[in-house]
Amino acid sequence: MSGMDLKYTELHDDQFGITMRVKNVLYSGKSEFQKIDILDTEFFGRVLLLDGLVMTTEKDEIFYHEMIAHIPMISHPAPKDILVIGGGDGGTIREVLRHPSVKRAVLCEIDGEVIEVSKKFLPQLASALDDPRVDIQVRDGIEYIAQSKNEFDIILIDSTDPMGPGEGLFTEEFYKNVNAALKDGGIMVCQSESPFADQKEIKMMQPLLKKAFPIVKTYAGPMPTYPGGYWSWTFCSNTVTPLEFVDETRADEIAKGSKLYNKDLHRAVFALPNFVKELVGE
Ligand code: SPD
Repeated sequence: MSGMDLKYTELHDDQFGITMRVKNVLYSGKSEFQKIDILDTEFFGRVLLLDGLVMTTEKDEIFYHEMIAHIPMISHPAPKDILVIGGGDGGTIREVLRHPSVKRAVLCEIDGEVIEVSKKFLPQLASALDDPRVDIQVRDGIEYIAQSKNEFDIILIDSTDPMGPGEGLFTEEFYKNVNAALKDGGIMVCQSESPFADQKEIKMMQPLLKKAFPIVKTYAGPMPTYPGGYWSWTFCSNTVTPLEFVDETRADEIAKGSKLYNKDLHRAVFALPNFVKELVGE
């Protein structure tokens, strides 16, 4: 943060970054796990930072949350039991709950303070956390998943980057436990970093995911405030190949309340540029 004319800059690997003009710092605190800040910015609205990295902003959160949620939800015929690991800001759960088939949505977030701060300062994202279908578990996702078997139709790993509290969510053992927690026909989607800015991380993740799941397919889209402005998510399953089943009626319903998602985009996000195909070994 700098000067009277307040600006916030996140530098990626100390090389390049994003700068936002800041109107106010609404909250700054340190939880047991990480530093938590909420900025009020001119262009992006309110911004959640964890350990100084942009996690979500009011202006572009939808680019991320619609992509992580609706691609797997529409690829499943009737998703009822959903687990989100991480995602304490509530944006992913909010999108999941737009699907009427959902009976239970568990949010397993290690840091209860992220949930409380988001409820207070980011109601646009966190208000869905009060929905009666939501079961909030403030605990370590690694432990939670290790004791869940054959329980969820969809599991979404809405993690931070592979460092700090999120690091253990990027291991072969964790992914194998996620697989065991899925019901037959289940799907896991994890956020899988920037194909432009995080190539080392993507190369690290792909073989681990492929050891845990027979079907692994990365998709990608714009994400203005994340490094490189371009992000990826990875779809994993034992039996479901993406695009084999796209419920167009449900996709049209979800498209009505979405800024990005529609059935054409659903198909398009799996069309990867050559450099990304190479990165993920396609
Ligand atoms: N570089 C930031 C990656 C953060 C991914 N998770 C964001 C959480 C939003 N719900």
